[in-house]
Amino acid sequence: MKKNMFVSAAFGVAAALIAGTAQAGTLDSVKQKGFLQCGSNTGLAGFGQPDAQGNWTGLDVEFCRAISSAIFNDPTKVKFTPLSAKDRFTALQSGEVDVLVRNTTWTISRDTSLGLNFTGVNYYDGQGFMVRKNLKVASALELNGASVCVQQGTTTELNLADYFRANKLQLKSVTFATSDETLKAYEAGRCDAFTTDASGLYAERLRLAQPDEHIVLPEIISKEPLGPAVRHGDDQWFDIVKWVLFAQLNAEELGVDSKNVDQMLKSDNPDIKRLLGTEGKFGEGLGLSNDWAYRVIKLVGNYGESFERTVGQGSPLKIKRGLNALWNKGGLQYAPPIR
Ligand SMILES: N[C@@H](CCC(=O)N[C@@H](CS)C(=O)NCC(=O)O)C(=O)O
Repeated sequence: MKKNMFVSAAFGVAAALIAGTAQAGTLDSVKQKGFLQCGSNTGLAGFGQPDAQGNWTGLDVEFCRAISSAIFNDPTKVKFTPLSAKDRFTALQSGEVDVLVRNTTWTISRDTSLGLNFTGVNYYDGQGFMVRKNLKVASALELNGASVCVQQGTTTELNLADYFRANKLQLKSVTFATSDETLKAYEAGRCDAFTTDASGLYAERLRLAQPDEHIVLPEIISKEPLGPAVRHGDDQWFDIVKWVLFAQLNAEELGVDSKNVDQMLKSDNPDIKRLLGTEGKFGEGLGLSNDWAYRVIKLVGNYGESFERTVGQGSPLKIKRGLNALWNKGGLQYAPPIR
């Protein structure tokens, strides 16, 4: 009996190692290092992009700063690892990064065979197409026989093939490893159309020499729930990353933001008290201090603040909240309660 237990325990460890899941203790290792290693985009306006001085901005970047704030009471304890679409999952699996926050679509194969846990959806997106205005095309259904520039290692590439097949359209897909190559090829006229997540279309269009000469077609051909991901095998870390996002969403719902959060510490509203840690010990359950969410809101902001600043009205992208509005404002963003 004892021997069997040993054998099965040993087998479990071996299986976990093979699956790359023996990775408990991410919080401890992050604390020991003194910073969070965040897997980010190589450069996508609004989501994750470094400027010439190496200062990173974007919705995904701010989310890494929010995790850093919850742990260190400091939004700057983050190092970014720029990752291409193809390399991002190995970087997370191998432990090169602690979390992947890089416009990554939550799918079943990534959640299961790739050994990841998605911690929520920080941006509800869908795939679209951009074409030159002078192509005189008003719908994706008119793209029969078109060449389409698309990036490898993405859901985009797969959806494109499905959409053309389903609609009995001839497709010439032209694939590239990086977003730069994909966009440049489109701009140089190697393809009739460019396809990616709609958010990426807004961002990439601004990089074209003449953005006004291009239009985004009305069809959204897929669901792209984009969210942060962690490795299988570390429930505490999974919980932390999940609840940082939920805290930002709950803060917005409760009207708590970076400007009024100190005032809100005096609030009598029990939901606000639990959020800010003036009542209860919810931070302890995460292995953090009880003011973990206060730190996130004070140092980064609630979800709406982050959205408007990076991709919304305060940004060059000017994306509307749409599906990313809170559930009680006509959108899909909804967080479980802190209690
Ligand atoms: N959401 C899709 C697409 C994500 C994606 O990688 N999009 C491209 C085009 S916007 C990108 O961000 N490329 C940047 C890069 O590879 O450096 C996925 O998870 O597969």
